[in-house]
Amino acid sequence: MAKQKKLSHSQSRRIRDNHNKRIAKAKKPQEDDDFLEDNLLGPQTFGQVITRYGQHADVENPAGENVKCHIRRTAGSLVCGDKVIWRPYNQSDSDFAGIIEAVEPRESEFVRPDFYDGLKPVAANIDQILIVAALLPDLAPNIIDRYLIAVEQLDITPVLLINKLDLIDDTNRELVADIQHMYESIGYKVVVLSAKLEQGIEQIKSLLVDKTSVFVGQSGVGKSSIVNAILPSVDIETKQVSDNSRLGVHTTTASRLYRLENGGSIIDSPGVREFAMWHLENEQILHGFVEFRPYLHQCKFRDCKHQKDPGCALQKAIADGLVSDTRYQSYLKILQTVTDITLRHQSKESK
Ligand SMILES: Nc1nc2c(ncn2[C@@H]2O[C@H](COP(=O)(O)OP(=O)(O)O)[C@@H](O)[C@H]2O)c(=O)[nH]1
Ligand SMILES: [Mg+2]
Ligand SMILES: [Zn+2]
Repeated sequence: MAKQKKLSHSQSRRIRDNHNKRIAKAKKPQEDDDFLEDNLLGPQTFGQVITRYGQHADVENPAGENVKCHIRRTAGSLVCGDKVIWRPYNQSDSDFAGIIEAVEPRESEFVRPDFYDGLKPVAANIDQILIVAALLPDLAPNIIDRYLIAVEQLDITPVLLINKLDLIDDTNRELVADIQHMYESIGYKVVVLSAKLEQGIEQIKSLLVDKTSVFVGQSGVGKSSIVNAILPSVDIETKQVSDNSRLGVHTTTASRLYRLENGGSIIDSPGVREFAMWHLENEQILHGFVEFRPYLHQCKFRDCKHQKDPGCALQKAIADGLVSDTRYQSYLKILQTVTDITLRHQSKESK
């Protein structure tokens, strides 16, 4: 990095003045805020964001109806599940019912890394994360583990759903059973289901009562189809997984919250092709593998990398069959992709 030159007093003052001007401009109400004088707005009202699209959001009003709202520029970041304070318009000739003025601090949030935007919140104020996987596009521990790592950074219990059980045949039966067994043996709840045949849906419903749950997972695994099976009246658009690439197609573009009749809410989230891990430190990735934890402090060397280090307790546990080698290989692979990205980033910066 180039050594920074010391700024003269007048330079620093000019920078400070410009900075203050920018802040003042940002704080200035939007042009269309001009007509939002106090007497045009009703009382402050609590609500929850059902979905957010660009500069607008659907908010659930106290009557349980969803209304379309503008968002004040000063309201801050907003995502599905956020609890907000909004004010209805006393009169409106558009289909907007009010404006969101403030967001309450989030009790929890699930974020995903986005190549262009950095970290993007997927849903807020959730208390259960359902990680969906399926034989199509691809049932692989490495994909599941990325989501598990992300969830293990939070104080939230994940459940693993393996969808599309109707696609199970003699060629893949063992794979599904092995994966189910592997995750159950390290303490996760696993449900094998089919949104298409509506098998296992009742079991999922029983997990959702009185909780706010979000469905996450690769595009095309059937998140929206599961929501449709739980709430047939909703009828979200779903898309065929393209056959030649086996890659999922993104149909759901923003997270959306749905209320369940007997208490609880579910959130359908947009799919991602690959859930990247570059926002996490190596330590956090390691922490994401729950069954490794008991061994990590028993290694001979305190700075053990748990790879080829002598006296590594994790290596011994794998050799003794106490830790699955599949999960360990998955850990190495994820670590490698993160290292590759970091190296690429560094070499770009030094150019
Ligand atoms: N065979 C089979 N296909 C399913 C099942 N659930 C969903 N699909 C199909 O998988 C594709 C992607 O589903 P979608 O719900 O859009 O996935 P999402 O991207 O995770 O929301 C669609 O063609 C669905 O019809 C299932 O249980 N069995
Ligand atoms: Mg979807
Ligand atoms: Zn070790």
